[in-house]
Amino acid sequence: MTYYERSGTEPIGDQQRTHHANEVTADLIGSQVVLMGWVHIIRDKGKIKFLILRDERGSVQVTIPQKKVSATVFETSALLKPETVVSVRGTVVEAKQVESGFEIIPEDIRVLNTAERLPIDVVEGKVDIELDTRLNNRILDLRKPSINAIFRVQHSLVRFSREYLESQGFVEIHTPKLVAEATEGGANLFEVKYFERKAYLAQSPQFYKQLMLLAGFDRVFEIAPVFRAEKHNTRRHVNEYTSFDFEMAWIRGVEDVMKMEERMLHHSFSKTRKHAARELELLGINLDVPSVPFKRIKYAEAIELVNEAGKDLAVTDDLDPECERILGDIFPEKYGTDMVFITHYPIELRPAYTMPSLTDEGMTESFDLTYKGMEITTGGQRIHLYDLLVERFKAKGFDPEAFAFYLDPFKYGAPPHGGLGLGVERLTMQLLGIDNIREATLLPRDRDRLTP
Ligand code: AMO
Repeated sequence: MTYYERSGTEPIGDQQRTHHANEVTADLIGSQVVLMGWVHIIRDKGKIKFLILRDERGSVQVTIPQKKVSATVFETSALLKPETVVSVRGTVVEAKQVESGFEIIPEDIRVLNTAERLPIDVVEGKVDIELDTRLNNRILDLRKPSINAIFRVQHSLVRFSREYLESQGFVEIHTPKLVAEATEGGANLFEVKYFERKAYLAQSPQFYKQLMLLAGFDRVFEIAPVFRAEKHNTRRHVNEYTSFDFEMAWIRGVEDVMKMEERMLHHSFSKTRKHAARELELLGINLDVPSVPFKRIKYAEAIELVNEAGKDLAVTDDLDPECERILGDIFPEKYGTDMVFITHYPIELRPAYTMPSLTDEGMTESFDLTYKGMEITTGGQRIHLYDLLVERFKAKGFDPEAFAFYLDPFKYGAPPHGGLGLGVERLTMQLLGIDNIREATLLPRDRDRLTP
């Protein structure tokens, strides 16, 4: 007995997929097709069985009437259960009673693998399952077409953002994730044992992406995981996320960085609307591409707006998530857009590497991009002048000695530069109107979750 026979399965043999489910159309009536996928639904009506076969791109009806198929095919079809892995060779025939106008009558069905009783349903909307249960069974959860679609949209957003940057001369880099020091402040660092020493998981590629401009690259970008030991479970934080960072030299000021971002997102949204049209439709999203230039307001104005809405904040106070939500309600009404740059953050609220403003006392040449009431990007012009950089590190209470690997290269000719970090999961969740960032994270890591 072979291991196939022992498991009640068959080898794939010489079968090769000819079409994905979504490619089978009425045009193919009369043709033979080979499809591979999972049994999405199987309905047994005695002398006839209805199989909905699902693959990565869609699903299609296979009809198995005892009268019209071979005895072997009919016997095999009795073995099919939800999520059985199958290969089906059959002919597309006209079927007026089916919504699509056709069905597939099989000549060959092979069970490539069996599936045990499922812990969660893969068929959409059968029962509302709690997010935690879904995440415990994430691999099955991701098979649901509407869940899968989230990550196909995410892929598209990243793909076309990268495409835009490449067209603008950016070089993709890969920087270390095991690091010696914090870049964004020490509070949310994960410590790791690094042989005899202590190391940390990178919170951001910040220092290294900047240093690459000192190393002679004009423009660099990186799309990679970063780690934040945020202790609180919130709907907008995970402990590992994908940071989309870019950094560009020879800028006139922070405005050049914002221009690059708005054009990149405009390109990425426009292309995603086209290339991920099927997924967006499945998710019920009518993707609104924000027009360029995006609206800009200063931090001080944003504080005024939330104060008018009943808050009582000083200009150096942090805009917390609730304030971001308030602004998210105000912006579309006041400016007709939900994509707004907030600029000139107070120096107290920005990391040591941020360029202080020459025009707005006590402020910085920095920005956040907010989208539908949530921060999705932080960026700014960086300090390229060694003395000022050391001064700012000291002012923030850091020992410049500990940061010598970062600070020293600034002694030897650093170009003016700036850049940003965009949270890929936050961008996805806001674009798709998803409530919890975990749903826009393939395999989320949070306070309580380290598997799957
Ligand atoms: P910042 O710390 O603001 O800036 O992070 C940049 C963007 O990353 C996303 N983000 C998160 N997403 C999910 N879970 C989290 N815990 C989380 N924390 C942040 C947000 C945020 O806007 N070095 C700077 C960037 C720069 O100036 O280039 C930085 O990391 O979308």
